[in-house]
Amino acid sequence: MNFDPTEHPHRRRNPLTGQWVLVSPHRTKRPWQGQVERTPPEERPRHDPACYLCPGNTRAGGHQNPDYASTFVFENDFAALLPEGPSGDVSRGELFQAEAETGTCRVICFNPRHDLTLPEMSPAEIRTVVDVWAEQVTELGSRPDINYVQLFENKGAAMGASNPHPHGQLWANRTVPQEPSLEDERQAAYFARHGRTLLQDYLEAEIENGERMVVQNEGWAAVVPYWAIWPFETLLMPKRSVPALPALDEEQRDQLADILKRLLTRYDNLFETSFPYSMGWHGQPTDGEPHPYWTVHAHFYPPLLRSATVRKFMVGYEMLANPQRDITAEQAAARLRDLSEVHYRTR
Ligand code: H2U
Ligand code: ZN
Repeated sequence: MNFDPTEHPHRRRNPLTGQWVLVSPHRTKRPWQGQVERTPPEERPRHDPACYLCPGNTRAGGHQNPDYASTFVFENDFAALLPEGPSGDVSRGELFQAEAETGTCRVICFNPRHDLTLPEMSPAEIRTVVDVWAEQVTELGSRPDINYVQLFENKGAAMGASNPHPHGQLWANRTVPQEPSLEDERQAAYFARHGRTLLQDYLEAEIENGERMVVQNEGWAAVVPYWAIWPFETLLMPKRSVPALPALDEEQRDQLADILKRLLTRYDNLFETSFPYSMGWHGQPTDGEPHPYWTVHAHFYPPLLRSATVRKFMVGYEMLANPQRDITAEQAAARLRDLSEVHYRTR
């Protein structure tokens, strides 16, 4: 029988991590009577006196936010990592391995306006976020005790965000965490074999094929990756490969602001809701070594599956065996590609 990826169960492999996803396209007509997520209220004030991220307000521990006008970065008052302390191996035998860890956690407010989200900000405002991301990687990455800076955003209550004010976080530490470390190994091996970066070759193939393309401009492209786990997961890559955000030139930064607005507007338009996700940047480790095999990229992992209220659960087989999806990456990309780039709230 001829293999048809729109009919036959199969598995696909993520070349960045080596992990597999089971794809079950024949299952998309299954009836659903599961949990319905609540849609958070959409109307918010421009300034919320009770918000710990709004300008001028007081945070935990009595710290007062300045009257900031664009972005604002502060040390997380409940940091998961501490800058001082022991480091290195503290194992107690083969079965009790441990390493002491140090680092810094910061919160990054994207905009003073409490009622905005990234896609509702102007390209110029989004550009200020791009610049602050890059500055943070430069500043923290230059420290000898910090070898990886993980930038991320949890958006929406469905992804555990504690506050709707537009913001992200960074956690920066001595060791390279698991996901970027896997990507580091596999990108290095690919570069050694082919003399090109893995994502350079992947993006070229995706541009040529087009099936999984969601949106592109001169400098960037977002695809639903071949190996996507989440229903509407995307991977955002630069067309000219650079290893980390600080290496982006002016043009690439403007183009990044443009594509972020367009991608995230499509996301919001999909179910006419402020689309929840966890996103984050992966770039080269900041250990001072050159990493020519790295291509900086962002992953967007949104949980929604069928509507503003029906999410995918990573349970059962996903927890115990490996991730699985029903709607194919190609079907998801086609849906995102067909959407308008005019935000539904401004129509
Ligand atoms: P999330 O919405 O992604 O949880 O990010 C908010 C962060 O803000 C969270 O990590 C921090 C929390 O620790 N925070 C402060 O640093 N100060 C506060 O007054 C409240 C929350
Ligand atoms: Zn606020």
